[in-house]
Amino acid sequence: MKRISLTRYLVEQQRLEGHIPSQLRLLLEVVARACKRISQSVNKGALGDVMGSAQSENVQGEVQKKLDIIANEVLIEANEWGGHLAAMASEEMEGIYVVPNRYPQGEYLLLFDPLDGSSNIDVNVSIGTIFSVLLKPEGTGVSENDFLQPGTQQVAAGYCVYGPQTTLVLTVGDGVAMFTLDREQGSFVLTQENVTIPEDTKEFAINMSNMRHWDAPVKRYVDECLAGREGPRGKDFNMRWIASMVADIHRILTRGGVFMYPWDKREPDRPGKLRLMYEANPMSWLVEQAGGAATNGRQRIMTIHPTQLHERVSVFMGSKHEVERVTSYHHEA
Ligand code: AHM
Ligand code: MG
Repeated sequence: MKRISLTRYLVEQQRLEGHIPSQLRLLLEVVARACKRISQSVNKGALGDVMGSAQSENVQGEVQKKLDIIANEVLIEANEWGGHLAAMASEEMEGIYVVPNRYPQGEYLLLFDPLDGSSNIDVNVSIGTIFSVLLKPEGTGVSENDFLQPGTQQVAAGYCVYGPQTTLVLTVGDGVAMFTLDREQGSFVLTQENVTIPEDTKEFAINMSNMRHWDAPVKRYVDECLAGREGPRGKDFNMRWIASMVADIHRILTRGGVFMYPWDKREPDRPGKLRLMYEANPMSWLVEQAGGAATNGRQRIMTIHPTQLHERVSVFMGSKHEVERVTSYHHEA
């Protein structure tokens, strides 16, 4: 079998398809290298000093795990000196991180959730890194405002899932490709191209413990799934909830399904739990590039104009016909 490394894939995309300017290629290679380092830390587990709480809180008011902080540092250190970035933003940092003066500044902006699925770190369940790349608008200097672009403006997006295998999943707007980490060689190898999500599915993912807090359209959709063959859908559904968005979306990219984290009455003033800029947008683009759909119940997620770096959003994404259905229930309500 011909082995295509991530580097070769990116070079060929650049050469043949013209999708990837060289600075963006460098950026993606650096992110991939950082993910390899994070993967090593994840793998060490209790043998490294990486488990448990860091006894600190992030801007979201969530207790940080040691690995949240390690992953954040790895991504910053790897990316700050290469000259490809102007600034970074992260789930774990309140403000943006501008590339220090001692390094050249590039034209890209990188956003990430360094370690998604933090509640799964200590229990040895799949977790991941999610990232999104934007171009800095013209002009001197860089500010938080430069980041506030809708997801349609992304130039690259992806995630790395640290599970039984470490898999990097990437789009630059020309479909979705998956790369598996070969630990002996230390390189990501292309293992699937043109990833496609089936339009129909019998599998849904939602945290059912929040059911009593949901809005009527979400309740209607899930009730109909639960009614199975005897209900209006005329078929039995299965349910999965890993509580790592990366792992849930990876399953959906692999075999279909619908992922939902809706607004609920627990925090009525917040539009949802998940973050628009570095969780929902990159995942939405991957899902759409694979033929799926992603909405907040009313609108395509990627057309939302963000007003804050850490903005939250309701999320319905995955198999196209199911996302269209649950979105139509919101419009009818
Ligand atoms: P995190 O980025 O702090 O790990 O939080 C995001 C995670 C998602 O990966 C996952 O889908 C969701 O939170 C699970 O939430 P819950 O524990 O409410 O089911
Ligand atoms: Mg997250």
